[in-house]
Amino acid sequence: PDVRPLVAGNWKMNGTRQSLGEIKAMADGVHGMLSERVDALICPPSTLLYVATALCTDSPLMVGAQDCHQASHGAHTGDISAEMIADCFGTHVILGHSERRTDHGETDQLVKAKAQAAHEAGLTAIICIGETSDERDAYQTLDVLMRQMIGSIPLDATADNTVIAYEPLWAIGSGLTPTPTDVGVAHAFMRAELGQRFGEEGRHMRLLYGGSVKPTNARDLMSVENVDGALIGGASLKAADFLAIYSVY
Ligand code: G2H
Repeated sequence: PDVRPLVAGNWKMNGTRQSLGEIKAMADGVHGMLSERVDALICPPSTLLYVATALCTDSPLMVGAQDCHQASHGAHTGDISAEMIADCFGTHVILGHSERRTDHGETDQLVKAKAQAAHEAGLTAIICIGETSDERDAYQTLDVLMRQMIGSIPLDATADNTVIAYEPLWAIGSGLTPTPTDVGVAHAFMRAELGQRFGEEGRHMRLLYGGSVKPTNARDLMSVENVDGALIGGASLKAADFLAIYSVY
């Protein structure tokens, strides 16, 4: 299908006010390349969200958050809502990243509720799924992806409000990546499943690959069929690396 790719950076718990120069350089770089063919997004920690969106007003670079609460407001100390992200001019929110699932015990059911909250606030949810190395060794990858897709993607998902990121847990921050063939198998499976469940909308949902994407391997990974972009952790911290990956398109 004809799907416009998305190159997205996830800063995780990295970045201070001193790092805003990198976001400015990304905004300028993306603006300068002005690609009609690909979208770009950076997700800094929420402390930098509002300033980051202000730095990006003249650039097509979009800004998103890394998590939100499932409620729109209320007594939830330490959390931020999807509405607050939208209020800071954020457009996207990463949900169900494996680090959230592991560090905070997030379940598929919770991720689904968060995605619904994101949609209600007008945000695009980037829902992360992926298998552990044990599951992979037991040939359970596709079963896990199926379970997580059914469990974490809400019924109101459309090609506009939902992006799926395939991030094999063993590839995250490890420098290891699946072979292009393995990525192709997982993404073809996801595409078919989403088409089955959401029809045309599902066939046009963006499917990102994430896990140790770098300038040196981006071209190979991004050219795999049904891979519609990347979710980049470590290599998104520096504007030069991020832009190098962006310029693959
Ligand atoms: C996976 C990825 C971005 P990294 O978590 O979400 O991180 O590129 O550092 O493996």
